[in-house]
Amino acid sequence: MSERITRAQIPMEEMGITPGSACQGCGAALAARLAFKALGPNVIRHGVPCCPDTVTKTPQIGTVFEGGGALLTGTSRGLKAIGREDVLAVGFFGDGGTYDIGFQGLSAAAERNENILVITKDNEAYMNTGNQRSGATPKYATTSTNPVGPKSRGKEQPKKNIPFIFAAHYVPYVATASVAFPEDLIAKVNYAKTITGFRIIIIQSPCPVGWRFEPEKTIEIARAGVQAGIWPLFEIQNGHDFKLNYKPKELKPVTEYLKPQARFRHMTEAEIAEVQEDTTSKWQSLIQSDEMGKVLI
Ligand SMILES: Cc1ncc(C[n+]2csc(CCOP(=O)(O)OP(=O)(O)O)c2C)c(N)n1
Repeated sequence: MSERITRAQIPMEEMGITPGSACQGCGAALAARLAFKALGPNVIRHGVPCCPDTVTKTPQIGTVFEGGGALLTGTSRGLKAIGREDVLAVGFFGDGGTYDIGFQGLSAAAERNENILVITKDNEAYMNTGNQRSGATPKYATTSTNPVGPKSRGKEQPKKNIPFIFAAHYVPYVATASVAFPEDLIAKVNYAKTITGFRIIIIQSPCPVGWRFEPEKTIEIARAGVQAGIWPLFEIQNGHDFKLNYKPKELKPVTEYLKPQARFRHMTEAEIAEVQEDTTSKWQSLIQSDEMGKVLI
C-alpha cells in the first residue's frame, strides 16, 4: 500500500506540459501534471483519443481506443526484450478509454497481468466530443445524450464501479485518487512504480464545462466529492487487500457535491435523498472492508 507523503515531498520538476487545448479549471490537466511529476522521466506515455491534449517531456505514442491495452502490452514486452525494464509503459486514458471503448483490451491486459500502469482521468463523460454519457457518468447527471427534459431525469443508470471491476481481475494494484488530494495521488503513483504487473489508478478529474460549474471551483468540487463519500479514496491489492485512505469521522452531505454542479440542478429532494442513501450504504461497506483489511471478492 502507498505511504503517506507531505506536500514538501511532491517533486518540483514538471514532466507534463499541457498546451492550449485545456479549458480553464480542467481537472484532467491537473491529474496529468501531478501523475507525470511523480512518474519522472523513465516513462513511455500511451494515449488514446481524449481531452485535453497532454504533452509530456517523455516519449509518447498514440493509438485507437480499442488498442490501448494491446499497445501498452507490446511496449512493455518490447522494453523487457531489450533489457530496459527501468522504463515504464504508462497509459493516460479518459473514462471512455477505460470504462467503455477501451475496456476489452485493458481487461485482457489485466487478466494477463501485463507489466503496465494505467492512469485514468475520470471526468465522467466523453468530454472531447461534446459531453456524451459514458459508463462513468453518475445517475441523474444531464449530458448531451441524456439531456433532462419532460421525459428524462438525466442518466438513468449508476456509475460503473470500475475500480472493483479491475480488482476482480486479481491484479497487483488498483487505486482511486482525486486532484483535490495531491499528496495521496502522488503517494499512489510512487507506490505503483515500485511494483510489477498490472496497475491502475483512477483519478476523479472534474470538468467545469461538462459538469457546469465555475472553473475556479474544480478543487472545491473534487474535495467535496471525496468528503461526501461519492468518490472514496482507496487501494486494493491482488483483488483482496483493502485500505481506505481518507476516513472522515462523518461524511459531508452529498448536497455539498451535487448543488454547485448545474448537471445535477434539476434533481428533486427525493432524488437527492436516493443518492444520499446509496452513498451512505456503499460507504458503510467500504468502512467494513477497511476494518477487515480485505474485500470479499
Ligand atoms: C471507436 C471510437 N469511437 C468513438 C470515437 C470518438 N471519440 C473521440 S474522443 C471521444 C471521447 C473520449 O472520452 P473520454 O475517454 O472520456 O475522454 P475525455 O475526452 O472525456 O477526456 C470519442 C467518443 C473514436 N475516436 N473512436
